[in-house]
This record gives sequence, structure tokens and C-alpha cells, in this order.
Amino acid sequence: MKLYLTLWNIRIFHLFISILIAILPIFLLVIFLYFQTVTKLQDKVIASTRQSLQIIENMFAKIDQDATSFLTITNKPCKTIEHRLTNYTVKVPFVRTINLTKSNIIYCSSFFGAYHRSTFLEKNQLMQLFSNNDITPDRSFLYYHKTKGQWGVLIAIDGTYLAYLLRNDNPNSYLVIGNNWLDIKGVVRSPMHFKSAQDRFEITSKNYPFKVVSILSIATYFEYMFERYLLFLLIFSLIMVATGIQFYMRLPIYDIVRAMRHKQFVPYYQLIKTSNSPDWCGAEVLVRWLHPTKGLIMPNEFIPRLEKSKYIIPFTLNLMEQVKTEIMRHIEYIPKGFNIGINISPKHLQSVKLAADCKKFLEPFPNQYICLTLEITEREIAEPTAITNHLFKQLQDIKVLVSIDDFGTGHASLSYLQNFKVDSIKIDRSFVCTLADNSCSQYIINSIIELANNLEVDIVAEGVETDHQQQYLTERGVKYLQGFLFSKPAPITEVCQILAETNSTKQ
Ligand code: G
Ligand code: G
Ligand code: MN
Repeated sequence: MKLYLTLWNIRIFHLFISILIAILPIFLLVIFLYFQTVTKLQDKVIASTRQSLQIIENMFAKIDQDATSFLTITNKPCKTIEHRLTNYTVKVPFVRTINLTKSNIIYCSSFFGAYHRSTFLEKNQLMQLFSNNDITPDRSFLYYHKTKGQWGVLIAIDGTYLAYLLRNDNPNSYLVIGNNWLDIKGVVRSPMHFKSAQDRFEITSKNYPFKVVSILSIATYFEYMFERYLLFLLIFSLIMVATGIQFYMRLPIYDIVRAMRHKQFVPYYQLIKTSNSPDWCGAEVLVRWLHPTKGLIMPNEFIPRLEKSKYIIPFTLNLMEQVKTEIMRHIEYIPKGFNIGINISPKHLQSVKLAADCKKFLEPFPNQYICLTLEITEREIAEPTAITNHLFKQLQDIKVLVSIDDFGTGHASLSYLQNFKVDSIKIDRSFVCTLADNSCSQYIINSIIELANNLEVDIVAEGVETDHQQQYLTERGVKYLQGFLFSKPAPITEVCQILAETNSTKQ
């Protein structure tokens, strides 16, 4: 079972943040422009609705005047006045017919002459919209009926003309009389149903029984918005998408994440020797970045950056997974009880999952064949918390050892030794390398050794480079030695070669 596969998570998270950086401002801008459009368009539509109403009222005023003048001839025989009616329809282009009525019945028409038909209007009804009539089945019209006593003048106004008067900034404007709605295409519908999500503005005429209604829908707002701001939005979106991409490329650890994806991190192993025998007791894992152009990059150049981010945890677990696979593959070279030291970032000690991950690391190996040691640097060691307490107990249960790395360079060591069961300490190489010419280093090393002996904690000395250092440390009972004198950090194959050679010289 794989230890930890969070690379995908990291990529998805990076991508998510970058997309957010690109999308969020675009989204906010669209919202802003939308509300800007809503207020602007509403103001505009209210003004133009009022204007349409005014224009239509003016037209009715003229029609009313004409009808009044024709009322004076209603009692004459149709034959004698027929031509006056026809003349009138020719002069006023938007009037289709003019008819004279008696008791709501047409008796004289500009089109048919003497004629007999109902007006289809209620008694005393001034006006109504109709979707068609027999003569023009696909054309709407409006009847304006001016009466005086039993006599009346009925004028039919063309629907297309009314629609033309209605036309304003909003395509959803209607002339409404009773239940009949005339739209800007000249179509009459009845009754109309509107969704509650739509904004409705209506102005009722004070002089005539009609109103002008404007409906604004979300679609209209968006249409208007895109019409005006499309270019601006496109340019802004392009800039934001470019920013998002740039952010994705320039995430502080983007190069590391990409290198993880391309498997450019390789564990190197530095062998650790038992001081009083030629045996190798274990190895410390030291990661290397095999960069395709820059060559070998040392951990000091990228580990601190990783430690600042939270990705140090998946990074370490990934490395552990690699180490596990490599050790498994070379198990025939590895002596029983071999110790593998992994450097763990202090942040990682706050992860309760660490113990379970260590268990998974050890799973494929025969019982106690590999001993896992977690090296925690003293320089950044944190105050123990409830989580670390719990974690250290769990680690102890599964026989994972804890070592304090770079011992002597920090200041938390003593309380740490007191609070936790630490299995070993690693004397920092700065003390070892100055052993010969700095008596202070000697005192420090001597007291570290004494302290460790009293606490019954193992000691590893780091950075052993000379025979003198080896002799000095061995004489004082330092059990384990690590340094260039014995072995340099190297890939698994080289390490296995050394292990094989040592084995053959022993036999
Ligand atoms: O040889 P070297 O330069 O490898 O090591 C430099 C430093 O990098 C050491 O202090 C070591 O603790 C740290 N280091 C090396 N590998 C790892 C690793 O896998 N994880 C962490 N957290 N630190 C590492
Ligand atoms: O995790 P830690 O800081 O203990 O890592 C050990 C570091 O010491 C690594 O960078 C490793 O390469 C380095 N190192 C190991 N042995 C020697 C040595 O003998 N001399 C010197 N100068 N550095 C060493
Ligand atoms: Mn170390």
C-alpha cells in the first residue's frame, strides 16, 4: 500500500487557487456590471415608457378631435358622406377605416360604404385592441369609439403603427387596454402571464383607458450588459486568466512540486558505522534533487522553502515511499536490524497520521528487519503539545525510534529529553569537526556523552572526518559514527555495493 499520494492534491490545490485568482475578479466584475446595468437600464426604461405613453396619448388626442368633428355628420345618409370617410383614411395613414355607428352598430364604413355590423365593443367602451379582423386576418388594430347619445364614430388604428409608437429602449414594452396586450411587433395577446423574477414598470394614462407596461428580465439585463461591456469584459478576463496562469507558474514551490511530479528527488543514503566494529548499523536518508539542467541540488537549497509551506509533509512521505521501494528492491544487501534514519520536519510532528505512515513504511519488511528512526532537528524543535505526546507514544508502540538531530545547536534539548522518550541523540558536526583544535568542543562533547549515558540514550556522532576524531569518540564510548571518513551520502546502488564489499571482507 502506498504511503501517501498527495501529489494530485497539491496540483489540484494549486490549480484551484490559480483558477480562483483568475475567476473571482471576473465574477465580481460581472456582478458589479450587472447591478450597474440594472439601475441604468431601469432608469432608462422608466423614462422611455413615460415617453411612449406621452406619444400615444398625443395620438389619441388627435383621433379624438377627428372623431368629434365626424360626430357632426352622423345623422346624414351614408351615401352622401361615404366619400368623406374614405378621404379621411387616405389622409391619415395610420387610420385603416372610419365608421359611423348607431346604437353600437356600424351603418356606414369608409371601406364598405353602407354596411351593417356590430362594433364588437361594449356599450360606451372607448377603445379596444383586436388581434385581427376579416379583412386583415394577420394584422392587429385598435378601435376608438367616440359616441354621443346613440350616434358614434368608430376609428380603426393600425396595430403596426401603434407598435411603432411603443418602440423604446426595451424590446419588452406593451400597450395594454383591458386584458389585451400589444407588443412592439404589433401582435395582440390576451391575457399575458409574467414570471415573478421579472421587473415590471407600468404607467397608466390619466386621460385614456390604457397603460404602457415595460418588462425587464434577467436576460434583458445580461443582453444589455454584454452589448455595452463585452470588449471590456473580454480584455479584463484575458488579463485575469493570464494572471492566474502566472500565479500558477510562480507559486513559491511550483518548481519543487513539478520536480516531485517528474520524480527528480532521489534519496541518498549515508551509512552509519558501529564505533567498535567494522559493521554498518544503518544509514541516514539525505534527499537530493537531480535537476535536469542545474545538476545535483543539495537539500539546503529547497528544504527550507518546503518547510515553510505545508508540502513538507507530503514531500517527506513521498520520499519515505521511495526509500521503502528501494530498500525492498535491494533487501538482499541489507543486514537484519538495519537502521534507516529519516529527517522529519518539526511541522510533521503535529500530524497524527505520522505514526500510521511509519507503520505502513515498515509493513513490507519482515518483523524487526528494518528499524526506522525519525530524526528531529533540535534547532527548530517545538514545544511538546498534546498531539506530539500522543504521537510519541504511538511511535514507541510500533518501535519507531526518535533521534534528536544536530544536538547541541538548539536550546530545547534538555526539556525534550525530560518529557519524551528519545532513543538517541546526534552530536552536531560543528562540535566534531573542531575537536582537534578547540578545547571548548571537547568539553561540550564530553558533557553531551555524560548526559546521554546518564539518560541511557544512544549517541551518534556526525561529521566524522579524521582518524583522530574517530579515536577520540570511540574511546569515550560513542557507539555510532557517521561521516565522510566512512561513507559519503550516495544512491542506493553504491551503498549496496559498499555493504556487499564489507560483507565479503568479513567472510
Ligand atoms: O547533506 P546534506 O546537505 O544532505 O543535508 C543538509 C540538510 O538537509 C541536513 O540538515 C538535513 O537534515 C536536511 N535534509 C536532508 N534530507 C532531508 C529530508 O528528506 N527531509 C528534511 N526535512 N531534511 C532533510
Ligand atoms: O540532518 P543533518 O543535519 O544531520 O544532515 C547531515 C549533514 O551533514 C548532511 O548535509 C551531510 O551531507 C553532512 N555530512 C555528513 N557527514 C559529513 C562529514 O563528515 N563532513 C561534513 N562536512 N559534512 C558531513
Ligand atoms: Mn539528520
